[in-house]
Amino acid sequence: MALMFLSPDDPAELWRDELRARMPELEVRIWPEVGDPAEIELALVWRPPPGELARYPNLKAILSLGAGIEGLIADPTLPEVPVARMVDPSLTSTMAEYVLLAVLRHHRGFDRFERAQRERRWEFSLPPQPGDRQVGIMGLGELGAAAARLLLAHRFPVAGWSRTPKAIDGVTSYAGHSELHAFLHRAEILVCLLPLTAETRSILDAETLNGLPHGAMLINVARGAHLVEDDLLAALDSGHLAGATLDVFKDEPLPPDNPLWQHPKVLITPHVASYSVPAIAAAGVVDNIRRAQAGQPLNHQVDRQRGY
Ligand code: NDP
Ligand code: OXD
Repeated sequence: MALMFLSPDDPAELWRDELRARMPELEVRIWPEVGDPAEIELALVWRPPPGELARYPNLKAILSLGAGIEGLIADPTLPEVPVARMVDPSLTSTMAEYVLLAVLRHHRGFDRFERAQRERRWEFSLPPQPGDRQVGIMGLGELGAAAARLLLAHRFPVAGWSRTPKAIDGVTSYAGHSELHAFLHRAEILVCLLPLTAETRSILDAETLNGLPHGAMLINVARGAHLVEDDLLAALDSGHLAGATLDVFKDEPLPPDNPLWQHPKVLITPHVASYSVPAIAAAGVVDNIRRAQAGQPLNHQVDRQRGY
């Protein structure tokens, strides 16, 4: 069975070696050196060019190197084979770590101290206790739930908002559109970890941001298209929001003339919130390869209708 590896951002040779260490009989072909397309039965991909996967007539499954698969399934030529998204312990722990870091940076006022330092201002102020700072997480799936648990361990009160109610120890669960307002109302730091779907596109708009308490902060680590950038800029400039940490953008790389770059209340990171370590993630991928070979349902199979 031959697997095609295609990713502009991941270390292809490392992935090949980690997969073959666990499955020596697997032939890994690194795109674009894939040989006869008819011999490719599996594709392990991140952001393949639209139309590319339609070239492989014997594809049995598509395994995504990313957790977010909205770009993949938006391709109208995508073959009708099972698609699995990435769920792996390294992706989950690096995301939880990033969210904790960003929450602590806002909570402890490092964002304000960075601004004050640039102006040589001694801005003495002490933050509340973590127990007095409410964090809200939109999306309580694999990544949102892990971030929630890590924040709880650091004594932040955490609420989550999801499509269906969740029972996670210590996390207050809100679900569905009817509970969104109540969820937002208490979120002094809002973290977005939703998948990008027709329902969640532009969800971080003026109405949502205005539903947060005065002085709230936003952390968007999901997708750039969740956020209406002009509405965020307006909320920051009016003082309603005190800061934002943004890892994802509608256009990546973020164009040099985008006003977010210069905004004093915004921290930008280049889509690095979480990442899979091949030595850790390969085991789950091999498990799914064996499932595909055996004609079994994949782990973490995407529901294409639902969009995640
Ligand atoms: P999951 O599929 O495990 O979780 C998604 C969560 O979002 C679920 O709790 C789901 O609710 C909820 N949700 C989906 N649609 C809605 C809706 N319409 N209203 C309310 N809640 C909704 O995804 P992951 O946690 O694995 O990943 C989340 C996203 O994080 C990815 O899709 C990707 O965009 C982003 N990401 C970003 C990375 C980065 O480096 N910046 C890295 C990895 C991922 P329910 O369970 O009830 O269906
Ligand atoms: C992902 C990502 O979806 O890196 O895994 O954004």
